[in-house]
Amino acid sequence: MPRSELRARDSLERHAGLRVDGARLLRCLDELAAIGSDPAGGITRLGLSPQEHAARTYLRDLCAAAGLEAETDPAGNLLVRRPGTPRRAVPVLLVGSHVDTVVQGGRLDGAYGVVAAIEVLRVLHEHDVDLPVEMVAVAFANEEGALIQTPFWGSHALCGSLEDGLAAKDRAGRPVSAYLAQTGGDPDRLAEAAWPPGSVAAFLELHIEQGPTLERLGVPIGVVDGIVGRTILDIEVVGEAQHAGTTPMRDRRDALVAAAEIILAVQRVAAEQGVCATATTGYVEAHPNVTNTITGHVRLTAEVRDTDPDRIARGEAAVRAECAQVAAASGCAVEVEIGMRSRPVSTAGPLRDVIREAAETLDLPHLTMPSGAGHDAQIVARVAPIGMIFVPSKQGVSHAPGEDTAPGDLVHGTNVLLHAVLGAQTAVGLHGDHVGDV
Ligand code: HGY
Ligand code: MN
Ligand code: MN
Repeated sequence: MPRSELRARDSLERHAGLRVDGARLLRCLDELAAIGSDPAGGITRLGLSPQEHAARTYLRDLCAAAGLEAETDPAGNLLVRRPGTPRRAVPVLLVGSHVDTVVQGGRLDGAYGVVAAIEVLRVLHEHDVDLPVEMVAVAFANEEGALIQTPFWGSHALCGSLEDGLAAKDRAGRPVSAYLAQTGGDPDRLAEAAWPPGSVAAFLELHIEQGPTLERLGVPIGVVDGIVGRTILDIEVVGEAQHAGTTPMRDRRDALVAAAEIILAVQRVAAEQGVCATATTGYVEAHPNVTNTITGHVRLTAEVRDTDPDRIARGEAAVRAECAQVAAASGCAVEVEIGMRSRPVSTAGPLRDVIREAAETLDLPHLTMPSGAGHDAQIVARVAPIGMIFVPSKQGVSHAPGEDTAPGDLVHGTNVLLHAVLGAQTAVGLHGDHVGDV
């Protein structure tokens, strides 16, 4: 057995009794939740906004005080290492998630996985645990794409799959470079955020389930086997703004009525026709949006999801066909562009086994299940094997102020992550060769 494998097994046995500091984890989650809290409810800490930057700054200071080395890369990703982790070295075990939220989102989506990763790194540092495959914690920037319309921005940047990154902008057309410069990133060095191929030995992400299954079955740990893919369609409906009182009904090209037809058709594609798992219209912007003017212009998004790429493609085709029919019937012009495509992915079998063994080490029941939400892990899956751990969400609520998880479940999940990091040491291949700067 290779020496590194012996070191890994020895480390796993010696640290079977290791546990995270649950009170410290929960305290950090509470402090982080205060950053970006929205007076209207929930948390609005949009990707690449000053609020996300404040969250990263809080975490960076927390890590520095704990004796860890934290830095922000040119894409805005926060990377945290134990002192002495070689930068030009063998591949690392990347562990983390994101700290940005949707508008009025919850306190745990993404943030939990980042705070837990930092807690795990602190425990490894405090106990001077020897890891043949060193761990690096990461908070990926702008996973949601709620402000800058490029979901998975940070994970794409780190994996080198960000296409035309500087073309990204907010809905008002303000370019990402303006936001990056203000939030610790560097638009002029964006390409340097990409790690050399082979730099990531494996990626682990701990996340709330954001659905009802684990709570309903009374199981504390989910072992994710697959993550849905998603296609976002940006739809533009152009009619004719006219006076609401003097324009005869038969002479109208009402863009809002046409958009309403599209919204209902999108819902039918999944709910009635079963073409794909889900189809949702989440964003609608009507112009001029006043009571006594017929709407001339509407921008809206439709997103379709499934674990099967063919069903996602069929969902996209069905939405396009519905848009064409509404255009013909309403006399409005309907343009459809693709805002984003993410592929469905499977997690790595050896890492699923590592997570199951970690749960069993801690006497925690576990359930293998898919993820209906998208995650940075599905982007990192392009360059490395991935593993995902879920904890229950209360009433399955997420992307809303009521998002919550029992404190005990949060601590359990973090202990499973700690032991998955230890167990992964024997699951991931040690490449040993130099991979350049990371
Ligand atoms: O939309 C999603 O599935 C994730 O929360 N970004
Ligand atoms: Mn989310
Ligand atoms: Mn998330």
